[in-house]
Amino acid sequence: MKKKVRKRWITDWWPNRLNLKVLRQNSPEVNPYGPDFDYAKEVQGLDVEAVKEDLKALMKTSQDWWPADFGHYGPLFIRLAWHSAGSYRIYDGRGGAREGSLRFPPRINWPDNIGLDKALRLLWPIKKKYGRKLSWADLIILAGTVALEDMGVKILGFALGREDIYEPDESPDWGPEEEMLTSHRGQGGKLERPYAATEMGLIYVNPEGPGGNPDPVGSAKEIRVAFYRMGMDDEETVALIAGGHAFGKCHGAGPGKYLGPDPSSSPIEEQGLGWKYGYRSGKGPDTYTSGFEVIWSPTPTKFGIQYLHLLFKHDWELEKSPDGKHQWVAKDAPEIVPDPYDPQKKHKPRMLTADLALKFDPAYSKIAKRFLENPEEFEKAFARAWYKLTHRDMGPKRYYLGPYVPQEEFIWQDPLPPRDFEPPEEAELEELKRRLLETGLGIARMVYTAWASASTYRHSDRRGGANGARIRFYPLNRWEVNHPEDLKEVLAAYEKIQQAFNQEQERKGSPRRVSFADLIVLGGCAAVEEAARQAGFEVKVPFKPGRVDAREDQIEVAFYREIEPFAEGFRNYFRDPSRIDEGCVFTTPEYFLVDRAQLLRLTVPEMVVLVGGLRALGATYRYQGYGVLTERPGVLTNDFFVNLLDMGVEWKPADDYRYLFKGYDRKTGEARWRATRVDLIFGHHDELRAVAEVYAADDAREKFVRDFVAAWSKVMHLDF
Ligand code: HEB
Repeated sequence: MKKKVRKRWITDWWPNRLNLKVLRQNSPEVNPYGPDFDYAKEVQGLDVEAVKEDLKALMKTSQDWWPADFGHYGPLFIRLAWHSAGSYRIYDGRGGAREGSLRFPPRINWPDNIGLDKALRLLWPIKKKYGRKLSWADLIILAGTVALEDMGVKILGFALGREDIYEPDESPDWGPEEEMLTSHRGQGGKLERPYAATEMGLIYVNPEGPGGNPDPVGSAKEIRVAFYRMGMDDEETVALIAGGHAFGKCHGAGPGKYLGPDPSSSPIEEQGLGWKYGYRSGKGPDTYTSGFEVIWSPTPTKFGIQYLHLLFKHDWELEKSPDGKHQWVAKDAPEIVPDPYDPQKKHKPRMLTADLALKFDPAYSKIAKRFLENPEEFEKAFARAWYKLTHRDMGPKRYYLGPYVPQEEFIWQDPLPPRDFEPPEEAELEELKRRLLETGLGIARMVYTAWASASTYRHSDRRGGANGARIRFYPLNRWEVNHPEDLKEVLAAYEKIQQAFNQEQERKGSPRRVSFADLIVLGGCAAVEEAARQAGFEVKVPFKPGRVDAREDQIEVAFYREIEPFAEGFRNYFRDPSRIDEGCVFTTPEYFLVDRAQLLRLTVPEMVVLVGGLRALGATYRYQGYGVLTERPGVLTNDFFVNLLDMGVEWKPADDYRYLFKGYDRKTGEARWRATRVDLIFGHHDELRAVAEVYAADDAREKFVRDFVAAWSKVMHLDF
C-alpha cells in the first residue's frame, strides 16, 4: 500500500511570510566550480572561432530524436536566444539572458518556452565540449547570433561574459503565479508594473491577439507596451519582429490536448524534457509548440524582406489552426511557402495576429513600409536591435569579452567618459573629508545623498551606481525619493569644494582632480566616520577614489524615468501607502525593501545593519524621523534595534493603510516613537528579529559600527 505523504514547506504553510531566501541565492556553495572560479578569465581562453564552426555544423545536422525543420535548427536557436533575452525588463533589470536562468523554473516551464527544452538539449554537445570555458548563458546567445549569421544577417557584434547561475532565480516578481496565462492587466486594463508581458508565462504578448481576440490593432497596443517595458522603441520593435519572423515556423500540427506536462512536471524518465506530444510521431511534421501552424516566408532559413513584402502585398483572412487557434492566411496568394519536411508540398503564407499588428498600426506600418523599401536599412536596424536585445542586461561595456565586441558605445550601457586625471591621494582625501564636514550640511544629508547616488546600482543588469554621478542630472535629480530641492543645495555645496580643490591642483601643476562622483561618496563616508566617532569609535570607512562624472548626454533619460523608485525602504520611502494589502506580501513596502536589497547584492545581516544604521543617522525620507528610534540622531548607535525590541514600548497603527505606526510607553501611555512597516518588520519577522537581536545586544555596539561600515562601503563600491 502506498501511503500519501505530502511534505509542506514553510512557504506552503505561510505563503505570505516575507521570503528572505532571495538574499542568499546563488551563494558560493551553489556553484559547482567553487568560489575561486573566474568565468571572465576562463572564457577569454575560449576559441570562439572553433565554437562558431561547431555551431554551424550542428545546426545543419538533423537529429532523429528532434528533427530540424527545413534541415536547419537556426530558427529554433534564434527563438531560444530571443526568449532568453526577451524576458528582460528595464523596470528592475531582471530577467534576460545574462545568467542563463532560462534553464530553471519558472522560465523553463513557461508555456511560451515550449520546445526550448529541446533547443538546449540540441546544444548540449557543444556545452559538453567546451565545459567551464563557455557558459550556457553565453552559448544560448551565441547560438542565436551564429544562426543569424549563417542565414544571412550581417550582425553587429557579439560579447561573451555571461556567467551561469546554478539554482533558480526567485527574485523577479513575474506576476500572479497561481495559473499560467493569467492576465497581468489591472484596473482600467493597464498592464501592471513591473510586468513586461501581458500574461503570465509569456515573454511578451498573446500571439493570437489581446486575450485571444484576433484584433491586430489591439495587438499592436499590447506589443508597444510590452516592448517598451523591455526597453525597445517602435523602430526596434518592428525591426525585431519582422527580422525574427523572417525565419522558421510556428508549430501546431494537431490538438493541444495531447501535450504532456512541462519539464518540471514531466515523468522522471523524460530526464528534464517536457511537453511530450502524444499525437502521431509528436515531432518533426507532427510537432506542437504554440498551437499555430504558420510559415511566414518562402525562404524560412534565409534573411530578407519576404515577410514584410507578403505582409503588405496580401489581404489576410482569419482561419483556425489545427488546434483551433486564430491565425491568418494570405487570401489569394499562390502556394509559395515550402514544407519543412516534404519537398513536394507547398503552403500559403500565413501570419499571426501579432504580425498583422505591424501592418494595421499606423506607426508600425510606417516604419515597416520604410524598411520594405530600404532593405539595407532594415537589415541594419535589425542587427542593431538584436545586439541591444541580447546585450543590454550585461551592464557597462567593460564587462564585454571576446573578439567580436564592436567599438561603438551605446547609451543603454551607461557610458562614462574616460578618466583623464589622477584621483586625489590619501592625504588629500582626508583634507577633502574635513572640508565636506565643514560645510555644515549635516550627517543625515551627506549620508542620504551618498546613498541616493550609490543605491541606484542594480546587479540585475549592472546599471546605475555612484560612478558617473548621474544623480546630478535629470531625471534622477527630480526623483521624489531624492528630494530635489534639498539635493540642489547639497550639490551646490559640493560643487564649491570640487572647484576649489581642482583649482588648487591645477595651480600646483598637479594631474590630480576630484570628481563629483567621488565627492558624493566621500561625503557619505566622512559623515559615517564622524557619526561613529560621536558614538565613541574611531573607524575608517574603506574608500576607493577614481570615479568619473558622466556628461549629461550620456544619461539615458527614458530609462531613468522608467526606473524611478516608488519604494525605497532603506530611506523609509513609500510613495503610495494606499496600495498596501496585508493579505498579499507583494504589495508591502517591506517586500520592496528586500527586493532592493537583492538588487544591491546584500545579505540578510547587511540589510539589517544598514537599515538600523541609516535610521540612527537620521537619513530618512525628508528627514521626517520615521524609524529614527534614538534620542541622538546622527550618532552611529545601535539604538534603532534596542528601542525596537524594547518591551516597554507598544506599537499601534497610525494611519488607515497600516503603513505608519506609533510606539507608546506601556506604563505612561506617552507617545515615544514614529515608524513605518519597514521599521517594524525587524521586530515582526522571525529571521529579521533574530538578526536585530544580535545588534541590539549590549555586547554588539562595536560590532554594529564595524558591520555597518563594511556594508556601507560595499554599497558605495558596488559598481566600481
Ligand atoms: Fe516569434 C516563432 C510569436 C517576436 C523570432 N514566434 C514564433 C512562434 C510564435 C511567435 C507563436 C511559434 C513558436 C512555435 O514553435 O510554435 N514572436 C511571437 C510574438 C512576438 C514575436 C507574439 C511579439 C510580437 N519572434 C519575435 C521576435 C523574434 C522572434 C522579436 C526575434 C527577433 N519567433 C522567432 C523565430 C521563430 C518564432 C525565429 C521560429 C522558431 C522556429 O522555427 O522554431
